[in-house]
Amino acid sequence: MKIRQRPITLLGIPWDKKSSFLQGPALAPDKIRTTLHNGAGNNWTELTINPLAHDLFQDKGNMAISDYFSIETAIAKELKQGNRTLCLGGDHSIAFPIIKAYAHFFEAFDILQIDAHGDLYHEFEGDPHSHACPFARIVENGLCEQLTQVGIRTLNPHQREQAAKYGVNMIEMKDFEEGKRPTFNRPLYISLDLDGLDPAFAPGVSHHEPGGLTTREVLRLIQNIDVPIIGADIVEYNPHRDISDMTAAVAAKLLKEIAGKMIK
Ligand SMILES: [Mn+2]
Repeated sequence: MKIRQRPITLLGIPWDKKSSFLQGPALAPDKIRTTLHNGAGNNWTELTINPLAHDLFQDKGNMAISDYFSIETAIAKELKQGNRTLCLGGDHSIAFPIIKAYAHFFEAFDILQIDAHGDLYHEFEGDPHSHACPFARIVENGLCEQLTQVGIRTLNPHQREQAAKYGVNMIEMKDFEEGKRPTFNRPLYISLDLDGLDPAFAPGVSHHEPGGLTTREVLRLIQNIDVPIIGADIVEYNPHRDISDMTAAVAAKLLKEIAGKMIK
């Protein structure tokens, strides 16, 4: 089946056990859903698609998670049925088991990671599955063709080495500012860490990293994608750090716009 015609399963992944600094993202899926349905706005995207009411879209609630790799099993179950997944994290550690499942069902795909951080640590505080490590696991196992990162602004020498070693296409925030933009030629998976946005736009994250993307810049990145989208996740929303649910509103809007792009 053509990628754009495959059903989309919305899944919450209430998991923050791999967060290195603060807990909270486990509460994110329910908060984002509440904001999505709070009646403050309509359900149409800026490209005039109503993904939530579309035949292809189904919200299956939150995943039951017994351990870290049970995430992979739950995603594989959806992919086996021919569905695509749109996941609400959870911390960013969920990206590795998700992509591990995808690699079994899709041959050649790219990943767009929007993030303040490379998440390329070989290990972090002794844990190779920390939320600081998922993209090291993904590239070292060759799970995608090309990893493109946008918004990065926290690299240390180790992370730069990792990026060079594994051929990561990194558009650091300072290069984005100079006009550098990503291009894609293969089906794409989007992994959106809300801390890629500037804390002024998305304060509800565990790791505030100033000097980031605007909401409009992230919307434009998504709207400019012209290859089929095989799946996506929106991670690292931390309700404990939010102000008047503003970041939940950002997450809800980005969820709609990504879902709309997955359909059309
Ligand atoms: Mn991050």
